[in-house]
Amino acid sequence: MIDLYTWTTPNGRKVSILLEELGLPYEAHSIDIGKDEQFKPDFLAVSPNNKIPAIVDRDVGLKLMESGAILMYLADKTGKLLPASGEPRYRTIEWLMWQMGGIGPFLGQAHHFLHFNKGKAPYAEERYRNEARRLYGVLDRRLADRAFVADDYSIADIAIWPWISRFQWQEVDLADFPNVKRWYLDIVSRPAVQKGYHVPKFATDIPMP
Ligand SMILES: N[C@@H](CCC(=O)N[C@@H](CS)C(=O)NCC(=O)O)C(=O)O
Repeated sequence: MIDLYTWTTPNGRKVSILLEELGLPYEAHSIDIGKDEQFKPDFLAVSPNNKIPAIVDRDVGLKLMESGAILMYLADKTGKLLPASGEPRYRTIEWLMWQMGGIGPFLGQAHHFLHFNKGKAPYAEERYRNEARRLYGVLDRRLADRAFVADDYSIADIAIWPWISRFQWQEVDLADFPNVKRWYLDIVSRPAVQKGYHVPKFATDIPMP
């Protein structure tokens, strides 16, 4: 049994979608970051950086923060969605790290300036709007001749997809990135994605281009 500490955000949804894909039993615990619940001592004991998501694997007593580490751990625990060795493993990790170092932090800044604080910092809005488009361009080129970012559907796709689901906040029109749009819609059609998106609770329907 996995305890998942999460909220209705892209980083949280990565893990709930993966848990649904893997069919692992889990219990979701809401950490409402809008109410500063991430600073409560009980949560900090699991996630010392005061951010969701975090898990506790009750089977082995392991506490883990950082979504990339959690995705790798759960994939390795089950032997699914992350190849065990060789180039396919590192290709998957390469794109997972691209998400962790690029898509997550920079699209997060796009949300901050373009969605939550519109009009306050025109330079920052331009910077993160441009960076979002650059990242979408990289993803679009990667998906030009393949169905998924690595080889088969993997934790790399699961890490990237919830961020792309906020394309409206990033002022991105998916029609400008047809390969990303096709990949996005393929993944939307997966039952695990439709279920994992609404953990720990329903916030909005999945945005559709
Ligand atoms: N690198 C971390 C980032 C996690 C993160 O930024 N979580 C946000 C929600 S998406 C959060 O908990 N923010 C609360 C805070 O910063 O106080 C990961 O991938 O797990």
